[in-house]
Amino acid sequence: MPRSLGDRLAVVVAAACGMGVLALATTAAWAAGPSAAERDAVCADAEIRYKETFGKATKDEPVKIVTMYKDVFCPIEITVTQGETVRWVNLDKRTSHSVWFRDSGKEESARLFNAETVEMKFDFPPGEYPYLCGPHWESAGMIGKVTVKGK
Ligand SMILES: [Cu+2]
Repeated sequence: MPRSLGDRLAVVVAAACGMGVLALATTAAWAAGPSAAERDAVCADAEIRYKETFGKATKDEPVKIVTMYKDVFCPIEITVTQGETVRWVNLDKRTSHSVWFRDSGKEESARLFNAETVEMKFDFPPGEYPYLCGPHWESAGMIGKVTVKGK
C-alpha cells in the first residue's frame, strides 16, 4: 500500500496553492546528474525491477509512477493535469531516497526505503516544479521535475 505523508503533506500542498514563483536553484544542479543515455539504462532496469516487485508495469497503475533507482528519478520529467496524483516508489534495496520540492518551499518527504512509496496530489497552479532527492541531489544529481497543466 502507498504510504502517505498524511497531515504534513496536506499542509504542504495547501501552502503550495498560493505560490506562483519558483526559485531556480534546482535547475543549476540538473546538469550534474547522469547523461540521458545513462538514465535510460537505469530506468529500463528500474521498470524490470518494478514488475518483479509489484507484479505489473508502471503504466498499468492507476496513478502516475516515478521510480527511484540508482540515484535516478524515472522518468526524470513528468507532466500531470492539475489535481492528478503522482506516486514515487523506491526500488533500491539498500538506499533510501526522498522527494523534496525544495525550490517551492516545501518540506522534504520521509526517507523511503525499498518498495516504500509516497504520493502527492498536484493541486498546484500550472507550472514547472523541480524537485530533489534530499540525500542525493548534490552528490549524484538526483533531481526531477513535475510539470502541472491546467484542467
Ligand atoms: Cu536519492
